[in-house]
Amino acid sequence: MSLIFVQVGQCGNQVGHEFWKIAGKERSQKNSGFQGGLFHGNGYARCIMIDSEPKVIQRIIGENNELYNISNVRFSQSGCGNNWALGYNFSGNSKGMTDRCAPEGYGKDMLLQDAMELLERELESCDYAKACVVIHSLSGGTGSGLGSRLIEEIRNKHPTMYIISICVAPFAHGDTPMQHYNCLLSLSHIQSFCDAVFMFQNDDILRAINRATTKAGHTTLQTSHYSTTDINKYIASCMANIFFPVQNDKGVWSEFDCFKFIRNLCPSFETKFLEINTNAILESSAGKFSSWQYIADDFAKHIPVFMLEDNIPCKSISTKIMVRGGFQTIHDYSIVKKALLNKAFAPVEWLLYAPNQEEYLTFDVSHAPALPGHRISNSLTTCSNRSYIVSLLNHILSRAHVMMESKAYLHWYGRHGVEESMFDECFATVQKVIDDYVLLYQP
Ligand SMILES: Nc1nc2c(ncn2[C@@H]2O[C@H](COP(=O)(O)OP(=O)(O)OP(=O)(O)O)[C@@H](O)[C@H]2O)c(=O)[nH]1
Ligand SMILES: [Mg+2]
Repeated sequence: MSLIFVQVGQCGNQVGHEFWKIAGKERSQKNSGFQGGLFHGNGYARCIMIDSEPKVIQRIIGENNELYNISNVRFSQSGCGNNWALGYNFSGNSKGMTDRCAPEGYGKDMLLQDAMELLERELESCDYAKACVVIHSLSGGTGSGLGSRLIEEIRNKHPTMYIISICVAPFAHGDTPMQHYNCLLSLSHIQSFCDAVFMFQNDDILRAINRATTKAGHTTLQTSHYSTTDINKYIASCMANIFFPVQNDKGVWSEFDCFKFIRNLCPSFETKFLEINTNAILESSAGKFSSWQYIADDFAKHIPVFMLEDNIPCKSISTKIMVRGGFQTIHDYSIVKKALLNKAFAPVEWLLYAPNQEEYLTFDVSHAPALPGHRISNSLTTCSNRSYIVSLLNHILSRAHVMMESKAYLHWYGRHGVEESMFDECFATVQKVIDDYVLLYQP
């Protein structure tokens, strides 16, 4: 049972690359438990790499070894200039690679059609494909626009296959004036066509890295010194801890169970935004293991428990706790549960009276060392469906509204076939997500 990764745009490919580097290294360890879920038998990653310009993919393929199948690569020439509409209705030709350095000539086919063909080929090579995981940014033209379009096409072609979006939200005061529109349009598409969304926010990740590095004694490093690669390693580490195989107490390995994961964490269609945190930050976290009490308390301390714009406490409808490296004593389970439940992931009030409240906080414990190839023996990773997401959605919606009122930049979208009516629909979809979350979290 396999997962197929679709990496779109610069961010999608760079994050994916960090993930596969970790996976490649862990897979080569003795008794790593990897079966056919993430890799083909010949060692190639189960991913396809798509971009509207060549440079990022060419660099990744050029620098890399034996991880990627070069016939799973397609790019075009021009880029999408941070314009969602250009990515969504992308009309550029597609090109592949004949070998690791040389691109082949541009074909007649369109990038979107070629990407879908590659995906179909990958699906056919699986005994049973469980899910498609799309990695992309919410704000770049290709990742957001073409990413949204691909997700929509995959859903139309495979109505029952799980689709997970792994998306990266831009810095709140960041890059381009169009980022708020792009985020709005892609969020609406993700909501409509995906089963689960792993939402990573660049601002939050920088804070997490800063905390971990300071704790590890590198107090002279300032936030501004961290690179995009550091952020990507953090995201990749979260993904690794979620997707890698798990070993039970009898030594039997099992691969990521998409069905169970989505059923536990995204119980309704309306609320499927997940927030992932880990203490396994590569490099800075390599070192000695301290007690689970210490790890859980320290972890909980850094999870935001209030919404950003006001002082309303964040509540969770479901949380999964992934423990790697096994528990040392019979008390560790309840220690970790108590610390995370009381200090970080408080449940919504009505859950306290629900008959199935045990399902609210689920544990996955792997008894094998966490990431031995990276000298990390124990890790704690959480995946939570919480009201915290409402802060981000409100921020995006309000910024996009302000721009919309003055009709700023709309002609750039209209030029590529995205009219005001589509914006209106997307405003309504994202507002509905906010309303549904708020309703769910009311006492
Ligand atoms: N975490 C992270 N964020 C990135 C990375 N690359 C870009 N971003 C963020 O993603 C947004 C830009 O998206 P890109 O992925 O660069 O754009 P693209 O999808 O290639 O689209 P175009 O270049 O506009 O065609 C900005 O908010 C960046 O801060 C990355 O490698 N990691
Ligand atoms: Mg780009």
